Amino acid sequence: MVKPDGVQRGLIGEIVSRFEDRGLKLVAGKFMQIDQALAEEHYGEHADKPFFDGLVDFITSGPVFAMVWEGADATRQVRKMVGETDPAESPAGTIRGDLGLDLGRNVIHASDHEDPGSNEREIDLFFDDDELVDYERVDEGWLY
Ligand code: RTP
Ligand code: MG
Repeated sequence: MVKPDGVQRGLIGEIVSRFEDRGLKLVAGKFMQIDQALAEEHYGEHADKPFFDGLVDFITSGPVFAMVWEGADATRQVRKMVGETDPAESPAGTIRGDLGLDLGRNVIHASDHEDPGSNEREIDLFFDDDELVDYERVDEGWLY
């Protein structure tokens, strides 16, 4: 998900391009405003953290672009492309390392590959089943 700071900065296209260039397949996309309830559920794992209220305020502060990308090992590969939570610690070449500086304005959210099921849970939270588009790439068996 491109977070509100990424949307405000006009980075949706750049971020979509990175995933397309990697060879991942776009399955769903939604430009939307997250409300308080959805924000609290989405970031529920952090409910007891001191930064929770600020995080909920930020993620509801403006529109986001939610996406579902498909491909081999996609959740882990996307996290590698996203980088570390803190952009200052993210290597160059990662989305946060190239495009961010501030921990609280780190441009993008991605499901956690170390939290099994977080990808499916978040897809369910943000998308109805009929918003996931089933289609075939023009492929020889190596495009997803
Ligand atoms: P995200 O869920 O947004 O993809 O980020 P993440 O997995 O890399 O990091 P996570 O631990 O899930 O934290 C969620 C978001 O909370 C903000 N944060 N602030 N002040 C702090 O110490 C602190 N720690 C985390 C970050 O914006 C992070 O993306
Ligand atoms: Mg997280």
